[in-house]
Amino acid sequence: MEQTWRWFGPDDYVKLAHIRQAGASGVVTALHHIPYGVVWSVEEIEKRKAEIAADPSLGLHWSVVESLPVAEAIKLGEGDLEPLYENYRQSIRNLAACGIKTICYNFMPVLDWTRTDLTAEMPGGGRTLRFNADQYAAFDVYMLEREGAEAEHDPEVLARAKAWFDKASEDDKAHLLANIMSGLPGAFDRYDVPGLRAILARFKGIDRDRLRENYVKFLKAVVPTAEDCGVRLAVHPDDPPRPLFGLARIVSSAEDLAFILDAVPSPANGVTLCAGSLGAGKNDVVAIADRFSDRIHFVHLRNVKKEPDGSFGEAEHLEGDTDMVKLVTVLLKEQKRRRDAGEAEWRIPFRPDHGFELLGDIGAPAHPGYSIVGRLKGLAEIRGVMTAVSEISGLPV
Ligand code: DNO
Repeated sequence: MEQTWRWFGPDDYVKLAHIRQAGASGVVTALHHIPYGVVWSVEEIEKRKAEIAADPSLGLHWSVVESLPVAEAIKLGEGDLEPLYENYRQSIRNLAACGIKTICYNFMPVLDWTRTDLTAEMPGGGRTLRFNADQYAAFDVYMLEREGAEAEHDPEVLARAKAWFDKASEDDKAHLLANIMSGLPGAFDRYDVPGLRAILARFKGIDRDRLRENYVKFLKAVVPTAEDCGVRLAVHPDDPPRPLFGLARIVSSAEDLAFILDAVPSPANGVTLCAGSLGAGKNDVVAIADRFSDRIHFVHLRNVKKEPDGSFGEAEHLEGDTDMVKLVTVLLKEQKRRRDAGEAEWRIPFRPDHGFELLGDIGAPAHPGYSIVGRLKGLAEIRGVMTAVSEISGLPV
């Protein structure tokens, strides 16, 4: 598998040299400064490519786009969407013209990945990301005051949420809001509570079926272009894979993935297998990887430990609820299948997804989850698994 690393661009605290030191060769990045819905021009794409390749001794290249964002209007199915579809298609064509052929995106309305705690302490002082069911409920019911929210939370969770809220200072509440909003790195739309209420109101009628309809329309509008240009689109699963704040989420389970992949049955319509996102729900991640293996174009490897009340914490890459050795084995088998079938680009790009804050990471201004040492540790561990599985089984790395 190709070892890649997410980089948020020249302003990222993590530098390209660090990626080389971690041992990755592929860069995963996006043009975060371009507003959602606007075309990524060839000039802007080439500029980023040149930044990545500026120091040839690093041996880096732009491997995967993460993400080419889908405008909210498309998810809402609002107005004349043809210009937005065309802009997306043009960005696909421009990326392909620049030789970038794997594009990750998501179809989560309003919020991308969501956590309540970005600095949960681990023994020894490392820090990780957590989703606490009670703080999520406190935000939903007592801060957002979302109509009908109470009924959607377990009574015990709700009681703890109330206790948290009653004790919380204004700072605690502001901190929780900031944590919940942190899943939108470089995004243009950050919401405060009134802003979030307003956008949630716009999504009111968009239930699961409507969102699926809007998604299929989008796929039908863009997948043929991707296919023509040799581009692989790879939808990222919902994180966590459950509805949030009354918003439907439709990329959460094996059933959802089957629906999406069958709706437009083209190899260009594929998946980012995010082990941590799928693993935070009632999913068997290894079985999902096996079932949809030929449509997996990009992989995020990380692990979570789930708790009975719906909370979860991000775990060491090889610990947590998903068996990483089994998962890597499934992926290496798929690579072999591709190689044997004569596919030129048979190596699947993967990146260590998130990492703890460890050692010099602590307090450094990296994007939440995108530390240096923590990710380096995750990548090194996964590289070890890959190498060992390959040695033992004869599958190509
Ligand atoms: C979180 C990431 C996601 C991902 C997008 C892809 O760390 O995995 O934010 O980049 O959902 O569109």
